[in-house]
Amino acid sequence: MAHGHLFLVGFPNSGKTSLFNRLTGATYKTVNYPGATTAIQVGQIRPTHIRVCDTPGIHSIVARSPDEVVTRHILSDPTAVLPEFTGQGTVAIVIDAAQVRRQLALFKQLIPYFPNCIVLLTMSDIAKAKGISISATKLAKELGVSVFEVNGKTGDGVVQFAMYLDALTSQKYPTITLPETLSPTEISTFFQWSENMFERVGTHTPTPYFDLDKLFLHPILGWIALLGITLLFFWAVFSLAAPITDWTDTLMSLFIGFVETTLPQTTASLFVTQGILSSLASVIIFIPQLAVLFFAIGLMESTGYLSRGATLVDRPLAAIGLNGRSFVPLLTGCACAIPAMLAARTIPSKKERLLTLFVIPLMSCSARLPVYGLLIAMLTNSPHTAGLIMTGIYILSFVIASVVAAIAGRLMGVDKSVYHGFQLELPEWRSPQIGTLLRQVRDQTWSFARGAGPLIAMVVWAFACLQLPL
Ligand SMILES: Nc1nc2c(ncn2[C@@H]2O[C@H](COP(=O)(O)OP(=O)(O)OP(=O)(O)O)[C@@H](O)[C@H]2O)c(=O)[nH]1
Ligand SMILES: [Mg+2]
Repeated sequence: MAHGHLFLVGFPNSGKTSLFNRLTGATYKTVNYPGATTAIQVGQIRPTHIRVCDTPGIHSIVARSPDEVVTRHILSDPTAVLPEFTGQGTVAIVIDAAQVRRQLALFKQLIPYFPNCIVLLTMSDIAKAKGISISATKLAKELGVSVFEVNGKTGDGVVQFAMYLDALTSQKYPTITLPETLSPTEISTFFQWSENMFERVGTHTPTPYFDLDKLFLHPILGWIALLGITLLFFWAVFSLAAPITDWTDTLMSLFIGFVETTLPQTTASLFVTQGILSSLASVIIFIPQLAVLFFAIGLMESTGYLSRGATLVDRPLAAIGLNGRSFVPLLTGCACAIPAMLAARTIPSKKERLLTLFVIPLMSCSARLPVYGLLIAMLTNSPHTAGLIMTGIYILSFVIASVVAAIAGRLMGVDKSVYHGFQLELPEWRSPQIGTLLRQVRDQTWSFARGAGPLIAMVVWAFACLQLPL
């Protein structure tokens, strides 16, 4: 029985996590922007003992950002990271078929160290739609390694590939030392080689299609779209979910009323109904709003819009010492600060990363919604005014975060006069995987309800006990 590991390595957004989820049955987050995975994830292919290891995307074997360091570390020394590693395993280089021209450069860098590696060609459907055709057979012959065409989104080719896994992962994993640096000449040689290889194994017949980026990255229309999408986002979070929130509220009141009439009128029963149940209800009624918030962010992530938004706000953010890469963590911070902080790992510059980490907690995260809701309910009865106040709180949190970032950036010595230019690659526009998206929303909402819910309920209850006006 093989106990080997399959290490999925590749450029950011090349489809590693989608494949990992297909192979292991896991439901890790797959989104359409580079840098979704920032830590190692390991899963088992049941009923076998083969383990798959998903890694953060890398551009080359020389790491620039902390998430790339994670991948480099596990490739160089899996024993140090994986306690169950048996010394057997293989590296699978995941290559986006629509970007073979560039991404084969990573193969060229890795092959001297991993002669037994294999290539997994993903996104062939997208490549085809763009008029790019790659012959997997020719590629395998030219590279001298096995090449499998797989699609983590639909599952095509995954079963066929899985049949070879036993043999592939039972090979001895090499002992290697990756280079610390690469010279610019070496890097350009790798990319030149990759370009030449594409000419030998593939063809590109450009097909006419409407480029959505002409609209979403337009210097004027792009900003109008960003404003429209932001307004739509807040409208969805605060108005779309309102009827469901009201139903939940009514249901919870009915339930508390029912418990009140059923239990005898004692101090203990009052504690249960007015204390525990009422506090829990004040958190539960926000769950629909949270689900819409997670869905809206997930939709922007999976279509590829988030990276466009990041590109637009790059220059304004540079004025306060941040950059476009900070946008994704900051927006994610509106849902929850913890994944937002993990997302900040993809920012290569240490100072900008620290600055982003510093301001993320200032974003209005979802755990604060119930508390805002209670305070606003005290101030007004009108749902419109309540919506406006809530939107105002969010805008204010952006403004305060910007001011603090500008001051902290100055104190930390982030040089705003040097504009580094934006280096986030734009992912292809993609239709979202609705099933995966809904699962993610369910998991995020549940994890919020389970993790933060009781704590917030206790805070609300404590305020109620102190008879503070909440
Ligand atoms: N059309 C198509 N989309 C795919 C395919 N594989 C993955 N995707 C989509 O591509 C996007 C990126 O996929 P991920 O699996 O998150 O990519 P990743 O390599 O893990 O990305 P990082 O974690 O950022 O390095 C997601 O929107 C997936 O739904 C494929 O074969 N075809
Ligand atoms: Mg990933």
